[in-house]
Amino acid sequence: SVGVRRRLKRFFRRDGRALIFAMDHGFEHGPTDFEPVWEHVNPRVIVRKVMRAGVDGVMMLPGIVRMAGDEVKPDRGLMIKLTSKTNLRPKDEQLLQSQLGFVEDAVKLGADAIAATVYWGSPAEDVMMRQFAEIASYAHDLGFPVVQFAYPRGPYINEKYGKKEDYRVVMYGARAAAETGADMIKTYWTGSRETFAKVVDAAAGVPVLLSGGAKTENPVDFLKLVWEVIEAGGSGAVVGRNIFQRENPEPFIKALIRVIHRNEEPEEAAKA
Ligand code: FBP
Repeated sequence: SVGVRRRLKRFFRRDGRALIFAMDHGFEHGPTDFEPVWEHVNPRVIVRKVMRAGVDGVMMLPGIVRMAGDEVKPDRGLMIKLTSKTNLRPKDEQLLQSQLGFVEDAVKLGADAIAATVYWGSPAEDVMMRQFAEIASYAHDLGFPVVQFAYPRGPYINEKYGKKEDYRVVMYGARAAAETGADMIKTYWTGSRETFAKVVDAAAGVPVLLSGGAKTENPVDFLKLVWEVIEAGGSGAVVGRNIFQRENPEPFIKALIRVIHRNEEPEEAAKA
């Protein structure tokens, strides 16, 4: 619908690319994720910084929007994710993301897009597919785009493919996301430009964004990875730890923006 298309555009610049800041870690991983730079445990502090540095949008759970939503500038995209899990659960139950809010909540909180995770291949895939279908159906009815965090995961994936980042499963997850009606897909790095390009192809026109991952010691290493994503036809990145675990995130965000939006070589972007 027009509503879906208009709202989706709020995340992307004219080049069709976006840098989105992710902050659901206090819930999903626990507050220890903020220990490297403890002041970022307060979402208002880090959101203020990422706004100043120029990110195109943010991704948050509803509770964080209640805490820090006023810091999100009105011209940036606000993505609200309605599923999560804690790391407190027994390991095998961490293969399910539960629904923790409703589309109406996200709309009331000012969302421009609604997100949900599906762990493709997990024993709880059925539950997450249903959750996603229901969320997508409501959201699309109201004219809101849906974002799928399409993460292949679980013992079956490991057994058959060795790792969850094998491009064959990441590509499968991206395809499944597109076929279940996602308007934007967030997924893992597959290790090379060539394989990530296949993931992008499999999504058949639905924008694919990188899921940041653990902080790299050398910031340039992360810029190089994002550069490869862009070269592969990816539409940008959703980045959490690589931003909020850095002492001084603003110059790093600016470098990311130069790589994503200006095609600057990683080393050049890091120097500027
Ligand atoms: P990062 O850039 O920190 O990886 O954030 C992206 C993200 O998808 C978060 O939204 C989420 O909390 C986290 O990664 C999930 O990581 P995992 O499920 O691999 O522990």
